Amino acid sequence: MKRAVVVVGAGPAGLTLANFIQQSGIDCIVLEKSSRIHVENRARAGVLEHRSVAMLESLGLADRLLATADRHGACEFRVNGQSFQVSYSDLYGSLQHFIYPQQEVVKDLVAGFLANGGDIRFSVSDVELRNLASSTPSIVWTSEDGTRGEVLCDFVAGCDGFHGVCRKAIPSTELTEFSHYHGVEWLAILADAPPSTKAVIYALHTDGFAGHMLRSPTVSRFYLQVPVGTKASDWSGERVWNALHKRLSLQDSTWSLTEGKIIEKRVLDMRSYVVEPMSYGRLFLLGDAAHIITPVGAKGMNLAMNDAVTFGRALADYYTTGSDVGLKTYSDDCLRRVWRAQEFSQWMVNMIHADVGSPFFGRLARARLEHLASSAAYQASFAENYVGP
Ligand code: RFL
Repeated sequence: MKRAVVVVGAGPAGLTLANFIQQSGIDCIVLEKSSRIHVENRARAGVLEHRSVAMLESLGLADRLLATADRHGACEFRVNGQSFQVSYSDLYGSLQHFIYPQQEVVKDLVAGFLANGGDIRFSVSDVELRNLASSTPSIVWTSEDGTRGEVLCDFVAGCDGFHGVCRKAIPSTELTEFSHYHGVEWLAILADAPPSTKAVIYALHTDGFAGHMLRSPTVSRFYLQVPVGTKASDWSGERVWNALHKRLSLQDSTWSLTEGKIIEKRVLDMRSYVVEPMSYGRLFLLGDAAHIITPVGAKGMNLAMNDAVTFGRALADYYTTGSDVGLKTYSDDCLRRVWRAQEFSQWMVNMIHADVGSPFFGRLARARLEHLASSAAYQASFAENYVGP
């Protein structure tokens, strides 16, 4: 079998790329380790930037999203019972976030690709990348029924997430890794509970950070800063709700938190990671395979989709004009946005936690929040970074 492009991984990066190049007339095959049911039900992100939505619209894949997603243009900060809002949409070009769960994005992308005759192999294992430095790399894998498959290709798109095999196939001497552990840990909670807010809430409390993010009219995501080394099993449902009530509470307000059944609970690795360059020979890394970021600024899925479009355009250019300029600049083009997002994420991590590093940083966090609450210029800068240029 020979295909122009092999896409390893059917997450937001791989599926966006597969649809993009399919619509540009470039043939590809997608290899995915998990089952279709698993990838279409994996709840993670839920905030899409206007750029990601515009791109899905241009691919004709945004009908369900545009019909059902909530639009958000403001977020709220709570500091020990006091609150202030930043109306980032008013401050930055009326741009808004779209609240649409990642698994719904994945469902739309899978359906779109298959409807146009796309080839996705789910539940594959033992994926191996060979001859990446040559002009004809090959990929081998084991199918669900145990048979071995092999495909020759021009390019490999490594979209298999942080723990995948693609990045590891690159000799370590060819890469520089940048990794930063933020020194805090979050418990990520998904609950069958309608949102108790119309705007994302970031709450700084003496017990630690708490966040209330939106996902759908019936499901909400919450985050709780937990002591480093905590296990998710240490947090019973009762303990989670008690902490959320306490940290999100407001003085002199009738605001209340609606509880619900906890459907997922996990401790997040609050680590940022970037690898440079994002390519080696004919292998190009996309999304979490090349960089991970904390969920603070809701950037991860959007960066993954941006990589896909950047690589998709470079491939389209290569196959229509023969130019490899886009392929050569792919890594630098993506890394500029990745590092911008990492800088913003780090700025936010330091602002919404009282105890990152040392008491000195705790005071800086408080000064930063006070500045954000009171300065229109600082809010405009936040808005630019948050909702994206
Ligand atoms: P994914 O989504 O991890 O997809 C990788 C795919 O590759 C498959 N795979 C393999 N396939 C074949 N062979 C192998 N050897 C393979 N190894 C792995 C996997 O099964 C999977 O299907 O990476 P991608 O496409 O780069 O997308 C990245 C996003 O998923 C990620 O950045 C976001 O989910 C991050 N994130 C958030 N991003 C946002 O923009 N906004 C948010 O609000 C947000 N919240 C979150 C998040 C991530 C979270 N977790 C669990 C990491 C909240 C959470 C809790």
